[in-house]
Amino acid sequence: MKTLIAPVLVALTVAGTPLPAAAQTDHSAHGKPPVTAPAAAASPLADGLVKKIDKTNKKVTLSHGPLPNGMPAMTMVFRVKDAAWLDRMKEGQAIRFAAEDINGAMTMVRFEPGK
Ligand SMILES: [Cu+2]
Repeated sequence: MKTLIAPVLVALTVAGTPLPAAAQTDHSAHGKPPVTAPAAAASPLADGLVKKIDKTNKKVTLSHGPLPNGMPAMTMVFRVKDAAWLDRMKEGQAIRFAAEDINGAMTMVRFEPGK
């Protein structure tokens, strides 16, 4: 059976059948689902409570809830990707944030003031 497939394909191609068109349709139908599925899996936001702001070192101490990376709730220091965020938070304020390990340091990469 298998040996028959190649000769048949060659025959179709040579005969000038609309192979390119067929291939294109195949592509677009095939391309749609994967495009939407694994889109930039934006890290979900976690809850945090600002304990201490350290503008000099661009760091903030947060009491945070469980993180998507598996870290349990705790109080710890985060670097901040954008130092301007430190001006938009206050000690004692609830925030929403996402953090990533960047060069071995947990770094806040997204920040939204909580309500
Ligand atoms: Cu932690």
